[in-house]
Amino acid sequence: MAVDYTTHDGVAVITLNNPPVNGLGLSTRAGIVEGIERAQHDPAIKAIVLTGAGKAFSGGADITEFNTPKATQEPTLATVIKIVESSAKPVIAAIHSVAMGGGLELALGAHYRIAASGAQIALPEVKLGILPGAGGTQRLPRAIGLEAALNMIVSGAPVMSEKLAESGLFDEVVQGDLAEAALAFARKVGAQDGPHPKVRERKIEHPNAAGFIQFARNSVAAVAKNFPAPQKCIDAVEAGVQKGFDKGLAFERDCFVALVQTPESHALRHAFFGERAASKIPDVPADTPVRDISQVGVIGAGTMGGGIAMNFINAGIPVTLLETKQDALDRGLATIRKNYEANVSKGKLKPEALEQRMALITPTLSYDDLKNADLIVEAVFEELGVKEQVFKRLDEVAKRGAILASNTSTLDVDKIAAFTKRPQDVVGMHFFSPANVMKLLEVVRGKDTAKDVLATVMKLAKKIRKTAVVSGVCDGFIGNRMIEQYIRQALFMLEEGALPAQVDKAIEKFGFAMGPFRMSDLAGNDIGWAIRKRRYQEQPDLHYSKIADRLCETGRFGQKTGGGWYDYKAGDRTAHPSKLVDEMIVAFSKEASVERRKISDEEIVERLVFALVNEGAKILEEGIASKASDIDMVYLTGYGFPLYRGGPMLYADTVGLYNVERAIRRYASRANGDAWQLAPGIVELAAKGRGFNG
Ligand code: T1G
Repeated sequence: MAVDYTTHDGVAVITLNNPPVNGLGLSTRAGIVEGIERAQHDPAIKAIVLTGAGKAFSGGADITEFNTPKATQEPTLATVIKIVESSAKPVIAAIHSVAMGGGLELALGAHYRIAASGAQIALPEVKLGILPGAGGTQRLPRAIGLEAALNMIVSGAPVMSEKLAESGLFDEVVQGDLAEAALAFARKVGAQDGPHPKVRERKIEHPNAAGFIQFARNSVAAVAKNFPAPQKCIDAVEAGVQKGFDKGLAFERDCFVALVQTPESHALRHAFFGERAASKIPDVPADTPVRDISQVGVIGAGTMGGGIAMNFINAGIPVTLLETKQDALDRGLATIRKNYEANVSKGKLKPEALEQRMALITPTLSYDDLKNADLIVEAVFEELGVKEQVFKRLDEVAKRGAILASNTSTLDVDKIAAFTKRPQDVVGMHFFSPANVMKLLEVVRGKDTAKDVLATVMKLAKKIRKTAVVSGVCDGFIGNRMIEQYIRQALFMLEEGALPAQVDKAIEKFGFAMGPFRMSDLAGNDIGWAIRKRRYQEQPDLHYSKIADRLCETGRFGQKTGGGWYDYKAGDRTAHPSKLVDEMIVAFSKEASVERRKISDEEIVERLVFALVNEGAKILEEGIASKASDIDMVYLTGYGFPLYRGGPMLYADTVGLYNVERAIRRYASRANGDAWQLAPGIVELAAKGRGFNG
């Protein structure tokens, strides 16, 4: 049973014991009820303490049970809370470290609550696309007031227990031994006559509840454009204010049942587990010993190198920053300082922290200063010859066991590893620009990369707050390999009849942060041009529309040259459709004897997104990515794919692979159809009626 029952001089202690976070799955719920019943029938027991073993009081309902029969099998959490609340003997919730979601709702059903300071208190359901479904929208406003409760419920953000000490939520917040304090409190109230206080009987006091609720609605509207849950949170709290506890509870239940079925909630839960699953590498045991990383070397103080260095400094890890020339080193340091100054001015960083962080950087022009580094990341010019020089030099100076990482975004990590006598210590760490901001880190596993190197880098990624996804070695790894097919389709559609603004608008309406042409103008059209030139050499049979080359030949590289696919006004990043470029595109089609046609937004979205899905399926088949959710995490954290759709592979599952396959076959039979080599994995899964994610 996932619950222990012990007695201590007249106090029953019910301990949730369901690692890792005391999720309130069916067996835990049944165990709590059994403990409460047992205590009712034991005359020696005067009071009951409810507490959690391990790392949490409770992290809430067991999300893995959602949309399965167990989730609604009695005793449901609502039933458990009702039983706790109607116990004749006082129930004291003793909270340490985490009380979230259903865990907090359970504690709200108790008569008293004692928390250790430093505990994270939250109703984070909204972050999973749902709302507190076991009375949280009704009890929390009664416990801490309408405004504080609405803020916690709609944001889902955790609040430290000591900040809630005066809120009415806790009877005590203790610094010392929680168990002792809880037992003492239990004995005290156990000696008192009932009835004991119930949160549900408190009133929600507010001078202008309707006004505040309207204010909450207005503030949420902007951030929750594509997510239904935040407004539903407000609806449920409002129902309790207007119609009383029981009607509010019933309304909350209806909202929960509706939200838990939505694609948005499915996507958010997929991302929650996908983020955690990404750090699990199938053939690298979870208990693989990791190397200690207490000093890092970064080679290259340019945009990438500087940003990479900041990640480690932000985590308190000292960095030796190496450049070849003093002025480049000075420029790099100045940029890092400017970035921190910007954070200080935005209130994101305390002024004194700026100097502390800058002090963690040791600038140098000498490789010898890297000799004590535990990890060295190079972010030098993207050319194999340059990488060869760097890694041969590193092989000479780096200490035994140092991890040698390349930030390459396109080159072969195995070839780079072969420049050293220690290929087992070489790995790719592909940061995304701006490296100090973007969450995604592609960890590229070479054929010789040691398992403990991978385990070390995955653990370090968590410490520097990155979402790390392991990729095998191939051109473009996961993200860029897929985005190449997406861009190919975008270019073909220009040739066939679309214009940049139409393509961007269509995919941005689908939910992408930025369409392919605005993105290319931002990153620099010359980057894609260089990749295509290399591609024409390496794979001459790969059919590309030459329309982008035509643009680049005119020097229109995007924002950095004042014009690309769009026109830009000086100092303004707003993309203005360019009459000149649109005319060039029309002329190009004519030259290519292509009769332009109207392309629907639906076709634009299908061809762009299914191009990602099709390449993603091949990446899975080749084992470059080990699971579909890894590919989704790459696109959610690195490429602006809309979170409420869960990533390209989950989106394909939502559409149905049967429909994806039919659409791809349709495009393969039309102009530029040779670009569509349908992935066998899609056909196989579609035939079985399955999806990528099970
Ligand atoms: N259900 C199932 N598994 C969970 C879980 C949960 N609620 N929370 C965490 N896990 C797993 C997680 O997948 C990972 O698994 C392991 O526990 C450690 O998690 C009715 C319906 C609690 C702050 O949204 O925020 O209650 O990878 O790596 O960094 O109204 O987990 O080891 O196999 O994150 O120490 C609401 C979600 C649920 C809280 C701990 N609760 N969890 O952080 O560990 S809905 C939440 C967290 C609900 C009620 C509704 C964090 C944490 P694995 P971890 P951590």
